[in-house]
Amino acid sequence: NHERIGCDELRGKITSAEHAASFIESGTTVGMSGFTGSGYPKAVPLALATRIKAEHAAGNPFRIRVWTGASTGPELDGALAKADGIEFRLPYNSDPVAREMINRGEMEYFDMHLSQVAPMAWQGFLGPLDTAVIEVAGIRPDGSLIPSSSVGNNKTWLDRARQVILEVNNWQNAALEGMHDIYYGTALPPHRLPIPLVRPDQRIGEPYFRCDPEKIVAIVETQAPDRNLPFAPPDETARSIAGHLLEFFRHEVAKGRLPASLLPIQSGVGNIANAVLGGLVDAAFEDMTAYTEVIQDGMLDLLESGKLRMASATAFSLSPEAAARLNADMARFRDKMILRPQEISNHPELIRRLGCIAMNGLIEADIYGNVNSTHIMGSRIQNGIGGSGDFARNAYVSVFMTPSTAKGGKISAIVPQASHVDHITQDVQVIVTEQGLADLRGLSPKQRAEVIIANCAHPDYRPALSDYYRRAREHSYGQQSPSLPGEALSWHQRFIETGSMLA
Ligand code: 0RQ
Repeated sequence: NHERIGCDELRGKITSAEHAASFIESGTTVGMSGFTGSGYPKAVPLALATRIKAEHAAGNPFRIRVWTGASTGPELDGALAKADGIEFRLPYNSDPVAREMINRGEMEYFDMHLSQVAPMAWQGFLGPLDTAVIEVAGIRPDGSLIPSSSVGNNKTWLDRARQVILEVNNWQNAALEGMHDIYYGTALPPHRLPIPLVRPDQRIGEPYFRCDPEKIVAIVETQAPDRNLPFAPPDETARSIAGHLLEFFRHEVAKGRLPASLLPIQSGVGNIANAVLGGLVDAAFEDMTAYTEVIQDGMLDLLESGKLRMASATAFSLSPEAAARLNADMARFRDKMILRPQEISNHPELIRRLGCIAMNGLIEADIYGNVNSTHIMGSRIQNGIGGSGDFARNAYVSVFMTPSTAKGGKISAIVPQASHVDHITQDVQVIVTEQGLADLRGLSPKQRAEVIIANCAHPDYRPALSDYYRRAREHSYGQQSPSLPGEALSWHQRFIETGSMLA
């Protein structure tokens, strides 16, 4: 009975996913909703993948350019990648099928800073947008749209696209209505104005998307769950990392450099970040807030514990169990959460003004504190930079955390030189591993190297790092950031050749 579609005029556009997908042409650019495993369209991309496979079987080329909010789910990135239907994709991806295609060189990919996607689309830097495919939780009588479990770049895709396809997902909780804050005040230079947000709990926009009904070519109804991956329960390593970081926060509060309720926290993706949030549940900080990108399981626990007063984000990123918990109790959580466009959740101006505490994962850091978040052995993409750069550069304090080794000890997360750099040392103030914490604030490169090797490196790799650093001090071309270029990446080369960085 199309309960969620309140606008009579638009009901005539209800159709099948197959018919909706027929509006998308090969070679065009499609802006999809979706941020982590939430709020992405679940029927049209699958139907499009089927169509692409049929075209390929008939010998016809068919590939599209895909823009999203961040990662999505297997019904979108996975299905389209499997059909070899994506020619180019941006930004953040974590889908394993798409990752393999990218690493085989069969798909072009650019992992932009998440805050920059919408402005650059408006600036015209990314080319025209042909179609928007957006999941919503409902359509109101006046034609405005109730956003789904993620906001991402949807506002921009709806505004910029030539034609719009909507998926109305009846699975999404009806109580999502009213939680969102869609800001329509952004403009292009020279007309840009300050964004009037001074507190994480502030609303500056409206709860709905505007959408020109003339542009809507198809509406598809679905009843399909979001698909987020479960988190690993925190192991000993994750608990140690969380412990060192909480000790650091206590120390900063004691020194008067952080208030007792801390400052708005940002927590990245991944198991370690989630474990740190778990640690905060048992810590003594009260009345905390979060100004972050995603609300993951640990964030929900923190809200439930009462320690976290509210969370502002652009998406949910919950395990199936946590999503069920939230949906069963949405009325209670609803008023404590605001979902915003990613342009706002990750806005450098707002992150700097609010003074966020940024906590992100890393792949490897070098002894000078340059951080690689994205590329394994300098060339294989893991996920992407995501929002880590938006937060790291503009945070009050920027923390990166990681186990000190990867792949069962065969890889050191602390290396002589990072094989790829996402975050330069100026954007990295604290590095934490299970071994300890390196507070790099105010230190020179050589001072940083000594603290990172002593506090963060695994004992299996510490002697080799110290030895490299000592010889670099003796033989380096310069003494600001001593290095031996012929040797600096030899650990990575050894891993590629032997399967281990250990000599
Ligand atoms: O691979 O799954 O094949 O075993 O990387 O590593 O240790 O489980 O850590 O889940 O916290 O992810 C940087 C990837 C860390 C993540 C990264 C391998 C490791 C494993 C995952 P397997 P862990 P986490 C803003 C924040 C960029 C985006 C970001 C990330 C897998 O945090 O993508 O920060 N960050 N966004 O084995 C080889 C190394 C490795 C390594 C880890 N040195 N060499 N493999 N791995 N270190 C929020 C958003 O943008 C949404």
